[in-house]
This record gives sequence, structure tokens and C-alpha cells, in this order.
Amino acid sequence: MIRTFQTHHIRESRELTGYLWEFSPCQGEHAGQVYQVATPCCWESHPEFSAYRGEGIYKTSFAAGGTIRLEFKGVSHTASVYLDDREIASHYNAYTIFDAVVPDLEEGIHTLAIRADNRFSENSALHIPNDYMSYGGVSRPVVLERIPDAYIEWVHVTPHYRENGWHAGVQVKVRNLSRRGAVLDVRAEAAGTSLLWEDVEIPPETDRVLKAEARFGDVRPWSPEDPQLYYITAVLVRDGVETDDLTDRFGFRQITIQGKELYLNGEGLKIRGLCRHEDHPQFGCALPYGAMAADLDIIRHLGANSVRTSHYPNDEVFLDLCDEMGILVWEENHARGLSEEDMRNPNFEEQAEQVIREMIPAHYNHPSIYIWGILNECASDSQYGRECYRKQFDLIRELDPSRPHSFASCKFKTDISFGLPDVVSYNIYPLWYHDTPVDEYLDDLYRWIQSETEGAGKPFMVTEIGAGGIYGYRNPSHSKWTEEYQAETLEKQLTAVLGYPDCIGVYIWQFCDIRVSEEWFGGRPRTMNNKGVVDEYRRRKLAYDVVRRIFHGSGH
Ligand code: ADA
Repeated sequence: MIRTFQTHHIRESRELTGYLWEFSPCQGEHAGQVYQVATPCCWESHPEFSAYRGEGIYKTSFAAGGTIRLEFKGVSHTASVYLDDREIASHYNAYTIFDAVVPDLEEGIHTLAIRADNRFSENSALHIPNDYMSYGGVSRPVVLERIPDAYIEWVHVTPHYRENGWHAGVQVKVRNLSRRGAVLDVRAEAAGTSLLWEDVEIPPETDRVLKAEARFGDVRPWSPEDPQLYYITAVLVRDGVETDDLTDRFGFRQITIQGKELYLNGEGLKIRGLCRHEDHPQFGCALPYGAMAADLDIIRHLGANSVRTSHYPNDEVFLDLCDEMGILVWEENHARGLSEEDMRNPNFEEQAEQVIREMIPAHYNHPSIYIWGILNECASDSQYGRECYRKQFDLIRELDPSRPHSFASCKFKTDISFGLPDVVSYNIYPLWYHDTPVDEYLDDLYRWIQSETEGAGKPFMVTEIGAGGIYGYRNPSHSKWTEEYQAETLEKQLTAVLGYPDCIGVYIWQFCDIRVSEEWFGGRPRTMNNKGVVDEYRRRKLAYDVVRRIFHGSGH
């Protein structure tokens, strides 16, 4: 599924995935053999390729002509795209969208081939052996569109509340592909309000962002309790003819910070969340719609009000569902646990910034996203690392000044970067990686932040807490790795963190057990990170009822 709502009425658009494609691995004993595979998919879902690391070519054909745009929602993790054997795009990173525009394609049948590569190398600064799996394949949908010379790239809505009601900044980005200038009208309509830009001139082969401010009358705000959504439709009109359109969805909500609190439409937020990887034993990172919705049903059943998309941008459909279900989202760019040396990889800066440049415009309108996160557990304790954090926060502010930003630190009392984010966030594992009682550890850390760092006075949140528990391993010793130990530890951790007056919330590490890359130095029992509240098949561990009881009891 591309989105949970229709994005075009005028522009012709259809999904190319959702069918069987040909798949052929490039290395190993099956190199060159051709298989039929369902798309979107990870090749690890296929019995022959469950541990394949290499390149694979996916092929399909389609009928089309004219100027076409192919949108790739996610190829894991490096992609080269060929149309009729001609390279039309290349892209690094599994978790962001990229596209290819092909002008004046001859009417007829065309072949599309995508070479996906999930190998680790010096060239890949973000996909490295890690505590999660870098799968391979066309893991998110591919969409084919027929576009006119001038078309709408995105529409962004930034709602804000003033005494007299809801207002919003509206921006429409229009691109002109042609070698000739374009003159057109642009109309936008949302929640009963219309905007019109007349006789807009767009020079050849360039783009323009049109801006306006609108007042909205009688609208209902979006909130976790009442996730009211509105559509905005932008239409291009050329010589009196409607030539292109784009519909997106948004909600009237505003996130603000006052002192140590975070507010959504003036109401203080208390986060009860879970960190979630896109991971499933059958689907890898390519979860189909039903599996994503089922995860969110579990998350709601647990009484959580938020998800952290650790450690990369998520599938748009998942974000659509969060918008609809009123689940708040901490969305983060792609990076986990990079050392200063990793951050000094010559590709790091460009690759990490590209994720931000691709994530924010694509996900801008989701009301569920209340904060942007970056660089989980990277080198925020070094001057070099701090500079990387600073640049990325500057970029985020440039692309979206309307949301706060943060990063999850693990640099206990050595972090030097808390002057940079709006919210100070920590990943802590008392009673798992060390035995200090939770309240003692938390209080010591919090006091240090207030007395010794530039994070003093900012909102404070715990972005990871948890313990490992192997599904089905129960015994009277209640030793580490038993379900009992995990349940008892989460009870102590959650009670302490949610009861800490200056903490605005907590994310449990993690929603479900996940596969980790075999090459990762740390190693894990079962080659899985076993800290899920449910296991990889979403079967409940003992911790489930504990979390459910505490989350349901912890109020708003
Ligand atoms: C971290 C990290 C997670 C995971 C977790 C753990 O701090 O952010 O990705 O590795 O710890 O299980 O230890």
C-alpha cells in the first residue's frame, strides 16, 4: 500500500510493487538464477536468501509513455535503477524516498531493474554491522506516475494557534522540467479555506516554493485522544486546464516548550512510549500494511501513546496509521552508536544529512511527529561529534523550525552536547548493564545535567530503558534473560522513571525482539536483541502485563 489515502485525482499514479517481480542474486551459489518474489520484500524472506549479503537485481515491466516519474519509497540499502538498461537513479540508504524523472518516454512496454546492495563497506557510513539488521531488497513500494512538464513536488502546512483561532503557513513546491518557462495558476484548498497564486512564473528547469498564510475557521484540533485529520489539495492550472494535483493530510496541532515541559496545543505531554524497529521474522523490514497496523494495535493495547522510530525514518504508511490512531511519533534520522571514528568516515556527514534532507520534506505534514531525533548514541562526548550534532540540528531548524529536536545520549556524565537540543534525552539501563538502583541512577544523572551542563532547565526524557528476556525462558531463579527478570526490571524502571517529577516521559527498549546483524561485534543470544515486550512473532512475554498495567495507570 502506498498511503492510507488517495494522493492524486488528476495525476495518473499506480503502484508497480504489490506483484511478483523477478529476483536474481549477483553473488554466491545461486548467482544469476532467477526467482519470482513478492514485492515489496526483503530477500531474507526467501528461504534461499535468509542470510544473503550481497547484491540482487529486481525486475519488472510496465506499459507507459510520456514524462514519467518513478518513486522508490525504500530500497535497502544502496540502489541503482535502470530503465530499459539505462541507469536513471542511484541512492544510498534504506529508509528514505528517492525518485527518477524520465522525460518523453516512448509509449510501450518498458523494463525496470533495481540493483539492491546490502553489503557493508567503507562507502557506507550509516549501514554498518549493528544491533539491528540491514536487510536487502526493494523493501517499500515503487510508484509510477505520469507527470506534466510542471508538477507539484510537495505541499507543506504549518499550523499555529493565535488568540482568534487556527492559522497555518502553506507552502507549495512546483517544479518545471521543461526548457521553456512556465506560467500557471496554483490553487490550494484545505478545511474549507482556499488559496490562489495567479500567473506564477517558473523559469526553465527549476523550481519555486509558493508561500501564503491562511486563517481557518471552525476546525477541530488533532490530539492523541481525538486525532482529527484534514486534507490539503493543491492543483496546477495551465491555460485554464487542471494539469496536476497533490493531496496530503495534516492536523491542527502545535508543539511548544515552556521551561521543562513539552506541550501539545497547550496541554502538557507525558510520553509513555516504545522504541520500535521495522522488523519481522517473515518480512524483514518490509512489513505489509496489516502487520504494521497490528503492531500499532498492540502498542495501543499496552496503553502507550508514542513510538520512537529507532533508528531511522519509517514507512509513510506506518506514519499515516500513527496520525489516524493518535500515536505520537519521535522520528529519527538513521544512525546508531557511531563512534567518533565512524563519524570521521568521509561519507558520514553527507549520508547522514541526506537522510534529514529526504526525511523532513517527505514527512513534514504528519501531525503525529512531535519531535525530530538525530544520531542515537553517537559521539556527543567529543568536540568533533558535537560539531556534527550542531550541523545536523542547524539543518533540521532550516527545514522545519516548527518542531523541537533532540538526540538520545548514552554518554553518562561525559556528554558535552546538551546545549544543542531542545529536549535532553538519555538511554539508561540500570539493573541491566549495571546494578545501580534506578531512582538513584536517574537522580544522580539528572542533578548532574542541571548543575554541570547546558541542558539545565530543558525538558528531560528517558528515550530507552529495558532488559532482555528470552521468550519462554522462565525459571524460579529469576536470573537475567528470564521473562521474570525482564518483567520485574521493567516494573522497577518504569515506576521510577514515570514517578520522577522532572521527567516528561519514557520509551521502553523495545517493542519486539529483533534480528541483529551477525557481523556486529557485540553478539546477542539467538542473534537477536531480546529486549522486546513481545517476541519477534509478537507473542507476549511476562513483561507485557506489567507494562500494560503501568502505562494504563500513569495518566495522561
Ligand atoms: C542502545 C541502543 C539500542 C540497543 C540498546 C540495547 O542503547 O540505542 O539500539 O542497542 O541499547 O539493547 O543495548
